[in-house]
Amino acid sequence: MATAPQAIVALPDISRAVFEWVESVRKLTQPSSVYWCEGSASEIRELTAQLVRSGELTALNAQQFPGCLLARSSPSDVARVEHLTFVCTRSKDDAGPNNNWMAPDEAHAKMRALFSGCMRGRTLYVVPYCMGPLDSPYARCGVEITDSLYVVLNMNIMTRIGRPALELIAHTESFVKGLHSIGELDPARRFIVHFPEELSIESFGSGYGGNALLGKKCHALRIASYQARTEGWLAEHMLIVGLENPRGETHYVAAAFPSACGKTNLAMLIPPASMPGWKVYTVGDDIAWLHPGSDGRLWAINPEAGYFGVVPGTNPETNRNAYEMIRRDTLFTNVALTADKQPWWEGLKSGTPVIDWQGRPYDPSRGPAAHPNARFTVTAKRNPGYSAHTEDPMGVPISALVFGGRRREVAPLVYQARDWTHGVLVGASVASETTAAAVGQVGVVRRDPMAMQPFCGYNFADYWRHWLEMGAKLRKPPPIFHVNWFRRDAAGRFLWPGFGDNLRVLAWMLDRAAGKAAATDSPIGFLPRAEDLNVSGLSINSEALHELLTVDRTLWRKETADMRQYLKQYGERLPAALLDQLAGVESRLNA
Ligand code: GTP
Ligand code: SPV
Ligand code: MN
Repeated sequence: MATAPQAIVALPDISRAVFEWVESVRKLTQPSSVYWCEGSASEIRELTAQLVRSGELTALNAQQFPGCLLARSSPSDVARVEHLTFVCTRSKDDAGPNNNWMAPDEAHAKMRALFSGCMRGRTLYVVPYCMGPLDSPYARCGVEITDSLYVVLNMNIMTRIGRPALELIAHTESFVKGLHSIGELDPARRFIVHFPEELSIESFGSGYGGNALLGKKCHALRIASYQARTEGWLAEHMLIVGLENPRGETHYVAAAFPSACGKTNLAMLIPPASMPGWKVYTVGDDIAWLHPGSDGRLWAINPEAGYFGVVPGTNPETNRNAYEMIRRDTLFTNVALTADKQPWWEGLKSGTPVIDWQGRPYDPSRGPAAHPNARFTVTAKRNPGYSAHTEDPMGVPISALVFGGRRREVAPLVYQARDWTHGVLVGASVASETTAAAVGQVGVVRRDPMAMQPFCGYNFADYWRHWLEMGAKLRKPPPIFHVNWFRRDAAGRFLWPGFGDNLRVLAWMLDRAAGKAAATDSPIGFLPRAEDLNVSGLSINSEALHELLTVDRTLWRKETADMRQYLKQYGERLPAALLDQLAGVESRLNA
């Protein structure tokens, strides 16, 4: 048999450390074969074809959606499982009241039993990956071992996988170990456990999103936040967006909103027609790694290479760029189908669903046609607003930080923290209605500090202290804001049009950052008056605008009391500065 000349080192020979770990996992899980992912286009084509042949993926209408595929998950595996997610530090207090905790020994024993022999008859895929541009000093690598080819295909879109990542690992001699098996997809045998002190992740029993694509929430947030604390940076659940004003100046904003609360949409914003000359560029849509720069500013990279975005609600009016982006080379999960095999979802505003997300004939009495947490996976490069600076090794400088939540009441459209320390309290105070991104009740308000409640890999009290220390180190800390696009009127309608019109709020922030825009001083921070916002061409009545920009003292007294109660559970570890800031807000509310 003729063999091609071997000009390059075989993958298993590149890193001894990775090879030895793969060997130990092979002995434990007993797969019938081991496959190392190169990450080449031809390899991905072949692996994709394999899943189409086996029926796990369905090719969509090739005229309307060329290169697009549909995956259907197990109906009991449709979102992150926060109640089955654990942070396993030696000391329980290091994980904090914000995490489920298990002792490392106990967790290792439990997971070992689950993984033992779990890949019999299956292929074990080795996926070396890099989070961040390959040539960035801030990039970090990992290796995910998985028995799911669907996970491999997603990781290929979401991260930089294959040979270059493995070479980087061999060079830096450090990587995060991520072991994943779908097991039997049995919710009763499902655990997502993290060992930040060992730089390792073990995930069993789910094939969905953040449970299974270990580079994303498990590595880039839970493990990375833990590393960032000891190394002096921040790993945050934030989008990164570039805003070019009509004068041609571009500023970058990073914003943290809880899951399914508008990050992808804000990152891909399309300026309203009445704001000519503005341009918007996406750097990232979900995760930001923030480092203090030598110039005293905060700089951000996006560790990801693709978007795993919420499908429902996407249409040409809400987000034309997202709508265009997912018409080609996109992997859809849990959407419905039309008669001619086009993907369909609630809020699409055209077409008719015939087959629901579970592959059954669509029957409205059984609920929505697409699952509310249906997702698209697509390379960031398909985004018409993709910023070339996404590849900059040092990232982009941040002019404003934003926190936000989904709240029908209480939180105004926007307010600005008085300074960094107050801003840390504002971030810590984020509360938001739960969404379909995690299994559980939808629509209940819960505390979600910095949108990191499900993702911080250590005790929130230590995390807030770290935030305070980061601010003290920055010579030019960005101003911090809070937004809420989701206020509703008595009839339940959104008071604010949202989407593209959110640029009006961002423009005010940038003017504030530049010391140009006016504001009123309220007990909770600085708010724009109606006349401080650019509302030209906006159809909103003045009562709605007034309501959006008003602080209701009665509701806010309740809010601060609730916050005080929430912070109490962090006990002695809680930085006193946060309580001081809270006392400041309370006294201004009572003045
Ligand atoms: P994750 O990927 O889960 O982290 O979500 P995300 O924060 O990126 O949220 P995304 O932008 O995908 O939006 C989630 C849902 O909120 C979608 O159904 C959107 O259509 C809707 N949405 C986003 N922005 C706005 C807005 O400004 N106003 C309103 N009313 N809805 C919005
Ligand atoms: C989120 O839930 O915040 C997501 C989707 O971005 S997942 O990848 O499932 O975490
Ligand atoms: Mn997210």
